[in-house]
Amino acid sequence: MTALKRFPAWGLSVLVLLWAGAADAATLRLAWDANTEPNIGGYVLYYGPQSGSYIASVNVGNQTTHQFTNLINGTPYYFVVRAYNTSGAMSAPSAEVSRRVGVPFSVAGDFTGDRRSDIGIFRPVSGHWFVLGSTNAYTWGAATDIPVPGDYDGDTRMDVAVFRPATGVWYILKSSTTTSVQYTWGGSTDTPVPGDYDGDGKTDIAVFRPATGTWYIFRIGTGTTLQYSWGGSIDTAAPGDYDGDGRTDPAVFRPSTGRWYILRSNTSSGIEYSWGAAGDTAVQADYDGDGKTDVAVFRPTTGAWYIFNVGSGTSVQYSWGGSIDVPVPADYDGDGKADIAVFRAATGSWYRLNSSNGLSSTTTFGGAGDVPIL
Ligand SMILES: [Ca+2]
Ligand SMILES: [Ca+2]
Ligand SMILES: [Ca+2]
Ligand SMILES: [Ca+2]
Repeated sequence: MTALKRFPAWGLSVLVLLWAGAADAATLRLAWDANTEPNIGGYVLYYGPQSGSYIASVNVGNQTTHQFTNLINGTPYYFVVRAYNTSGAMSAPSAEVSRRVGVPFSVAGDFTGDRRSDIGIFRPVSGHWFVLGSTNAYTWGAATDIPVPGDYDGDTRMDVAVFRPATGVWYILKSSTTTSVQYTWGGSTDTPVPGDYDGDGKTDIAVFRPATGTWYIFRIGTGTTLQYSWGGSIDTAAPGDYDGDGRTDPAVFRPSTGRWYILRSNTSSGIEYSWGAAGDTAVQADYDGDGKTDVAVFRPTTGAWYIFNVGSGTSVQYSWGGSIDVPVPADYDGDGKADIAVFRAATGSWYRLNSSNGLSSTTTFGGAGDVPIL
């Protein structure tokens, strides 16, 4: 009996979340590429709450989509799919994808709610926020503030927000109610690192203190706190959901050695990668759409992007932008994969490479002095 071919890699571009809102029953729709062999009998989905540990399966017959209902709210699920042929031989599994279900799911940089990252800038000199495609313009923040957009209210759209280092105050304008709220959290030596550290679908207020390597997290949903010691003064904070459980993992990039240190939330265990070098900028994002943040650096001197997909263990490289550009990877075309992109403030140019079709596009928005809000 011959084993079937391995599937092509598949990702969140074909793993679509149909509901939004914590009160809803958790429903998740999966789709995958058909196996190309002629005698396919059907497909089996395997899934479970830990990466690589599949405690349940469902034979869906010969179709390439399946909708799960009655998944458990607030729980991460990891999936792979295998094909079987008419003789009963099984294929190797697909790449694994993951998603936490039953909590609001927002797309980074999506202010308008169309599940695509938006092109937008913060203008420190005037405190203005401008988002392409949004009829709303906001005046929010001052010249010394750092923009920290996030989905703090859990309505799946980004909220306009700034962190004021001098006072440690976070000023948040909730998109759900257009009312403001403020928190005092962190101070002038801290780096703001907002993220959903507890996986409730709401961005949490968080700072990284390089001097002590401490992460201070205020869980906005519960009003309770979390604290981690991870990294130190020679590191750059690089949080992301590297293990794909729907919770942001504390992580740092050490430019001097090109080393990444990641504290995975799903297992409370650390993992390290050597990826990048001194002078590189950390540009971690989910480039292959499997639900896991990928380790990545942008090298300003050459415009090279080096991406290591942590889920599949594969790497990819691009040449895009250069030393005068700010890297702004995000999912502008809405296929679930981060797109390579840079903002050139001098000309207000956004140069993007769409992951969905490999085509480039240029948009002029903003200009010198503006800060991209991603
Ligand atoms: Ca949260
Ligand atoms: Ca995580
Ligand atoms: Ca990934
Ligand atoms: Ca994309």
